[in-house]
Amino acid sequence: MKQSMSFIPTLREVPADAEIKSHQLLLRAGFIRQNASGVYSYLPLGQRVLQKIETIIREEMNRAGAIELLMPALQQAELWQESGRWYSYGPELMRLKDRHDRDFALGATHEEVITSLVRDEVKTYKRLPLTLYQIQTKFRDEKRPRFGLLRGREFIMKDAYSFHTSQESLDEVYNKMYEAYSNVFRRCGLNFRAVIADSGAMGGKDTHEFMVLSDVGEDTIAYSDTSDYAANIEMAPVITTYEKSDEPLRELEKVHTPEQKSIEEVSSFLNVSREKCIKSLLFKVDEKYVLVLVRGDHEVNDVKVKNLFEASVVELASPEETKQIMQCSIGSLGPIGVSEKVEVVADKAVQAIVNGVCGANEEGYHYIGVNPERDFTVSQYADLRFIQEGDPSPDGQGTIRFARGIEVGHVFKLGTRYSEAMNATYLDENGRTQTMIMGCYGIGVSRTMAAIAEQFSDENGLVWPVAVAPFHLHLISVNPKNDEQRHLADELYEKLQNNGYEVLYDDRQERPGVKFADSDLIGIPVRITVGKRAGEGIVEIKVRQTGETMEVHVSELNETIQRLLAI
Ligand code: 9G3
Repeated sequence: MKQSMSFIPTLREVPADAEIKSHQLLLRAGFIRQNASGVYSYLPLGQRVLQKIETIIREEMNRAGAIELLMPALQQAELWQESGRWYSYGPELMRLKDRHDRDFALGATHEEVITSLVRDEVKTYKRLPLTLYQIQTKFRDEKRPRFGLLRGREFIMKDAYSFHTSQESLDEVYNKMYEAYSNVFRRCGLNFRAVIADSGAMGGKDTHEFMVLSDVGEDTIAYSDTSDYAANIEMAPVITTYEKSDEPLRELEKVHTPEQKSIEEVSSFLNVSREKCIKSLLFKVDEKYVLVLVRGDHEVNDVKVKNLFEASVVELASPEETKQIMQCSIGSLGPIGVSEKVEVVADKAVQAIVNGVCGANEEGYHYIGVNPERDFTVSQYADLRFIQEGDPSPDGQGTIRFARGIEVGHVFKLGTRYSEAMNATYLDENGRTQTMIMGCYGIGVSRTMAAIAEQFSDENGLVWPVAVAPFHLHLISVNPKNDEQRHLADELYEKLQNNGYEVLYDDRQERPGVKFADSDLIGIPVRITVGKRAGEGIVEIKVRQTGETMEVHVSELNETIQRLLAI
């Protein structure tokens, strides 16, 4: 492609609302442009990178035995009503009506569509297992789209779905997909970890997320400093055991704690360590209220609360709800004297507190000398807190460290969550009707592009690994007005393309400084500069990733490029 006839609108200045470097650079280098909040156009260079990533994904999906199809983005509401998700999803699911006033959803994911398709077409065990995938646009009306392509409202996903007659068959495909995902992200050059994840509303049990390690990642990974254990912090179990101290029990006593709300304030006001404070938070768990207790130095893990109650929605009660239900504000909540319409559950650490402190459910008052079992009971003690750095690793090896990650892939063992609800059945070898067992597997394609940009860019711009670069070579003629230089550059442009390289040719009438700055910004792996030594047949080569430069005679150009691109 000749830049004088292309569409690569680079920018000098950093766009104001772009906070992270991949977002800034993809905008500045002319790869994307925002149309609306969380909605982007992929300009020619961005589109070429997407194509490279999709090609890698297709190769690995096909190798894993998955078959590509393409489903509609427009999904009739009836399917989502069958699965029940029409009612359980809120404003995040984009909905619309057609001209006949019928309800539709814009596809946020395709479990319903694929299950209805397979249910209608597959009736016998002989046709299973079957794994189908697509690469398609998804719509999710995120409350706070941000970080460019990392959290958009319209994005590109590869989503695959597998159908099985047995758990063993699902396990086999799941493992193949796990392997295929590892190949995809390795071929993209990404530094990733597969972490044990929470299946959330998807039902099913096994699930792994593929996380690219990055400081701008929204997810926190809890990993062991000695073993290969790694889990999304949302689900990392806590195996710590707690010893009750043998100090003598003190009397329960209510004390005035004016204006003391937070655990920090209460513990310093009463001169009691945070480990002896009981933090009480009121949650709305589906339609009921639950008071969750954790030790003062721990945090409630709402995903663990959700899984404990197998709820679909768990939210912190608002200050108004709290006042109405508990007759006091959030800073005075406690487990003593709670009305029976509120269930009380506690993290296991609370059980070992002796002579602790908790809110008195009365404005400005707390209890001291609080002893669980004597002064209050809970419906159950469970693992309800977030794991913390320094906690023992759940696999019993080493201690937990945190890292931040960008979720680029997610694989699930769905079980019969959708096939049951939508009656996707088959006749087994004995002629008996059985429900299909399913798996589903997603890769954020546009998000992967942003994750690569985030991981590889430097202060001068984007840096693309060869496998996903928009072009292999960036050919620059320093002074197109100089016949010698222009002729050599034109000749190399033809020759290199004939040798199978993808070449971006900067033939613009621009100052050399502008060309070099744009070249660093765009991040094509190898730059070939035709300048003042053109007459001697000498060109300069620069490797974008390392900054290494060398002068080469055109007769050695081909094998030099071959070595540098190592493709
Ligand atoms: C929705 C909306 C948002 C959603 C979903 C549904 C996430 C939803 C989970 C998945 C599970 C897998 C197939 C590919 C791999 C991931 N956010 N999920 O189901 F209606 Cl608005 O998408 N789907």
